[in-house]
Amino acid sequence: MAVNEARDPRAAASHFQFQGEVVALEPYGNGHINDTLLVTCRTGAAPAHYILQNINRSVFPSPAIVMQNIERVTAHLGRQLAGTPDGARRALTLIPARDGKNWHVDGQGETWRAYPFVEDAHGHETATSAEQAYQAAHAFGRFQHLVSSLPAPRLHETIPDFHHTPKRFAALERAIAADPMNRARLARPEIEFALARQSITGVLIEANLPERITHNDTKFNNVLLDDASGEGVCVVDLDTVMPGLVLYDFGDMVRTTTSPAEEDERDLSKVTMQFPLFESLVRGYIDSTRAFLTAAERQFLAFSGKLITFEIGIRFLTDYLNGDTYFKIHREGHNLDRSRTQFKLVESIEQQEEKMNRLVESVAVA
Ligand code: ADP
Ligand code: GN1
Ligand code: MG
Repeated sequence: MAVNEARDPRAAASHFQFQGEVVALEPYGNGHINDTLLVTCRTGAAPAHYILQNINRSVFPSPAIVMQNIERVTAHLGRQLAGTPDGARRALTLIPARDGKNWHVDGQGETWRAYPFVEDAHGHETATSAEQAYQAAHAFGRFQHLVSSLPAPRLHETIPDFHHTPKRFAALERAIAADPMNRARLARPEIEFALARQSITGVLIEANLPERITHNDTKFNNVLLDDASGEGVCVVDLDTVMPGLVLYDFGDMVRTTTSPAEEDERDLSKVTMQFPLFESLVRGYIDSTRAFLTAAERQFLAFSGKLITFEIGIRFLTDYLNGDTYFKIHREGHNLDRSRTQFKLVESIEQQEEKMNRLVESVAVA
C-alpha cells in the first residue's frame, strides 16, 4: 500500500506519547480507506509497536466527528473490559498526543490518531475454517453488545446514509447516466445484474427494525484473531461505528467470511458462499447477541448477507464508473473486478437462500 507522499507520518508520529524513540514507520494492512502505519519504538526493553493512521478526508470530510465517536466508544469499551483477563488487548485505546488531546491535526489540516498495536494477533483477508468464522462473528456480536450500553447522546453519523442501499443504488444510476470515464461499455453485464435487483434495496430500511450502535464495516480483516488461540480478540476500524441496523454488520460478515476467494479475485469460479461457514457465523453471532437480538432481526440474517454483498458490489461498480475516486486501487479495473466478485457471491447466496433461512430458524430455536 502506498502512503500519500504529501503527508508526513514521521512528523505526525513525533506528536504522540509513544514510549521510546521512533525507529521505524512502515505501511501496514490492506485497508481501502485510511493510510495505516506500523510504528516501532526503541525502549529499554522489547520494542514497542503502535498503529498510526491518517484519516482519509475525502471519505470522512469531518474527521473531528469521527474522532469524537471513537473517543467515546473506546472509553466505554475500556471501562467495561477493565480488570477482565487480557482486557487491554480486547479493545482499541487511543494513545494521547503530547498536548493531551486524543488525536493530532497537523499544519495541513490532516488528522492523525494512534493505537497500541495489538501484538500476537492478525487480521486475515479470508477465513480458512469454520472456527475462524465463528470467532469473527462472536467478536463482532460481542462488540455490538458492549457498545449497546453507551450513554447518550446519539453518536455522530460519520458518513450519512452509509448503508442506505436505495441511495447507493441511485448513485449507481447517476454514474451510469453520466459515465464520465466512458467505462459503462466495459461493464454492461455488471450494470444489467445490478439494475435487475433494485427491488431488494429497500427491504431492511422498510422493515421497521430497531436502531442500534453498529460497526458498519465488519469485514473479516477488521477483527484481529489471536495467533495462538484463534480467538476473535479485538475489533478494529472504528471510523464508521454509528447508529445503524445490526444486519448491516451481519451482512458484511457473510460477504467477507463465507467465500474462500479474496474480494478482488478474478477467477470467479472460486467465489461461492460456503454453507458451513455461514452456519458458523450464525452460531457465533447468535451466541454473543442473545441478550438483545430480536426475532425480527434474526429473520433477515441470510437476506442481509445478500443485500450487503449487493450493496458493496454496486459501490465498487459506481466507483469504477466514476474513475476510482473512493476506494484505493492497485491495478486497472480493480473496482470492476471487485464488483464482479460481489455479484458472483450474490448469485451464490440467491441459490442457497432458502436453506440459509432454514438454518437460521433451527439455530434460533435450539
Ligand atoms: P482502513 O480503514 O483503511 O481499513 P484499518 O483501521 O482497518 O484501516 O487498519 C488497517 C489494518 O491494520 C486492519 O485491517 C488491521 O489488520 C490492522 N490494524 C489496525 N489497527 C490495529 C491495531 N491496533 N493492532 C494491530 N493491527 C491493527
Ligand atoms: C472499506 O476501510 P475498509 O477497507 O475496512 C469501506 C467499506 C467497504 C470495504 C470494502 C469507510 O472498508 O464500507 O465495505 O472497504 N469503508 C468505508 O472492502 O467506506
Ligand atoms: Mg479496515
